[in-house]
Amino acid sequence: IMSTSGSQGPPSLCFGQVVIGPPGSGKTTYCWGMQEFLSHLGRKVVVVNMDPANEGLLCHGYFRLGPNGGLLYCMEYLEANLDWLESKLEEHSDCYFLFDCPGQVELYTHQNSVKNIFSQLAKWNFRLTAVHLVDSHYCADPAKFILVELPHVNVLSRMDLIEQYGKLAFNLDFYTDVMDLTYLLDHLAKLAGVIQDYGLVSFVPLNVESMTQVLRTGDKANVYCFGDLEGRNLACNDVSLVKTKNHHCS
Ligand SMILES: Nc1nc2c(ncn2[C@@H]2O[C@H](COP(=O)(O)OP(=O)(O)OP(=O)(O)O)[C@@H](O)[C@H]2O)c(=O)[nH]1
Ligand SMILES: [Mg+2]
Repeated sequence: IMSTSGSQGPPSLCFGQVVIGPPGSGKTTYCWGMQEFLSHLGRKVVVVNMDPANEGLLCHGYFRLGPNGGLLYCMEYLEANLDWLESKLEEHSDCYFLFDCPGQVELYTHQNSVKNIFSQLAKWNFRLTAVHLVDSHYCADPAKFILVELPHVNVLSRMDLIEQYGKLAFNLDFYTDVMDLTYLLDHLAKLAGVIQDYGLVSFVPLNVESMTQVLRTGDKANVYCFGDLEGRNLACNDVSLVKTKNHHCS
């Protein structure tokens, strides 16, 4: 059904979420919590484990790779076997998909396999929203983004390779001297518009009571349309949460 090349009639849309975020930010917990929540609403759900570490499947011992190398290898292997992935996903084509992804940042910055896998899913008519979890502790203490509380110097390393991937778009001092930001002033309004339109800096707080809001935001982003029954269940859910809150207050 999902394959554009399939012979089973016109391809239908599949909806879901790609759950990403740093290691330990709560992705797996979120997936199982969201699955339970959606099941109560009447939405059929499947959690797809994209993280080999979850099942102790990492092959680094066998191939003498480090844990991160093992993870990169697994993603490349999956990318090379997309037919297998397609057949597995097809078995659940009537479900809403929650992809529980690995947290290692290298997979998103240094390697294209994860990006390519999800691009292929889009071609198979998946309409997915990325749900990016960030530990709330970070927003109260920005210093937590930096692992050591010491004076800080940013260094561009491996400079001899800088033009290996093509000529730079600007001179090097464009990247090294970012102190004079006044030239950005003219563009700030436009920049603010882009950030606002794409929701890049807003966060939905996650707790048991906000699951509806997280879901609505995700559904809005990938234009998921729920049926009448689910809409009524969501409304009931809102009412029961209000009741629970009032109950706690009294
Ligand atoms: N207090 C609290 N703990 C949470 C919450 N969500 C997850 N945890 C805990 O945080 C730890 C990490 O959660 P996981 O769901 O395994 O995080 P993850 O992002 O899947 O981790 P990796 O797969 O290793 O990247 C576990 O001990 C969870 O029980 C939460 O909302 N509140
Ligand atoms: Mg996990």
